[in-house]
Amino acid sequence: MKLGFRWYGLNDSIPLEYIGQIPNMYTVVTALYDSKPGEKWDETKLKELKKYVEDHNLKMEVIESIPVPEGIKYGAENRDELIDNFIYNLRLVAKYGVKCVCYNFMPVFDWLRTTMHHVNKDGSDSLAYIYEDFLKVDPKHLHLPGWDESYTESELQELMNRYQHMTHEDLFNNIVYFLNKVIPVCEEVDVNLAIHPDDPPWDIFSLPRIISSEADLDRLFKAVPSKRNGLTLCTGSLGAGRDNDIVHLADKYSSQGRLHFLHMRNIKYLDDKGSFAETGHCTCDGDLDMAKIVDVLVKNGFDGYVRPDHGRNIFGENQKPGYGLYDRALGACYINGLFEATEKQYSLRKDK
Ligand code: DNO
Repeated sequence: MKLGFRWYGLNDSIPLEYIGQIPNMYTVVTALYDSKPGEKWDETKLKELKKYVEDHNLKMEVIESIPVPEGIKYGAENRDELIDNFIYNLRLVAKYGVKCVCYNFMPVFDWLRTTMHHVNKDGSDSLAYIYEDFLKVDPKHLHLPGWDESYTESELQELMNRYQHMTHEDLFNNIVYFLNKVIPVCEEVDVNLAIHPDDPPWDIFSLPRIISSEADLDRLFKAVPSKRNGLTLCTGSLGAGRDNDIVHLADKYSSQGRLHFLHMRNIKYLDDKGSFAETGHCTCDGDLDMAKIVDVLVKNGFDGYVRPDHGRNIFGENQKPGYGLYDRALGACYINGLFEATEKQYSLRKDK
């Protein structure tokens, strides 16, 4: 596996020097975060970003994300033009050595939590989704880091209205339309496109979501069979759905060569209504079996990208929620340990 770390570019408060000091760190996971969804990226900025990263002895092989503008998702009249811009960006990042592009197809809102500061017993705090609090949320007044925040209140309302009569089937047809244009380009330029699952994996605010389960993923891969059409297995996102067996999904999609990128984090279920809190990365901290996930990946010879996902605020840090340095660095070390131990075990087994 190739280890990565999400880095928000020159505006990130975490310096690249620190990221480069994490053992076995290979690549940043980044993007041109000041470009708006649907816009063509600026080549000079991308070139400079790559140079800056490489000057710090890191690679820039993973982009998270090239955002898919809403017009592609709801099927606006100008969607072909928007898809052409997405393809322009794909070709551009490929030219600068990118191998994997993560994206999502969630209407209007990306990931959702009801609190950024769920206080844990040990005094750390983390992101959480509490069902009762969700019922009180007004989507027009919700702000989460990493979301597209460029809408005014009325634009947001208008956008949500566009999805009002949209079925899961309509949204699915629109992703297939998009992928049928984009995936041939991925094949040509040698880039894996890796969809990020819905987070959490169920519909929110009556907006349809279509990447929430094994059946959804199977349907997507069947509709566009190229292996370039692959997955970012976000263990915490899909894992929030209790019916999703993450070990099984990791096994299945890595053996099919569809698993290009892994976001590793653990979660703790808080009730049976969907509430959960994000925890430290270790198996003992939450409800997902991280060692088993790594075991099936190593067994299948997985050599894609892995990044620690959201960290808690620990050691007095108070950074961008989920994206501080300390807990993610601990997560990276844990991931290193799991992979090293498991890889050694498998090569010992092979030697026998
Ligand atoms: C949240 C992230 C998501 C992810 C996008 C990918 O922390 O995992 O914002 O980057 O859904 O497009």
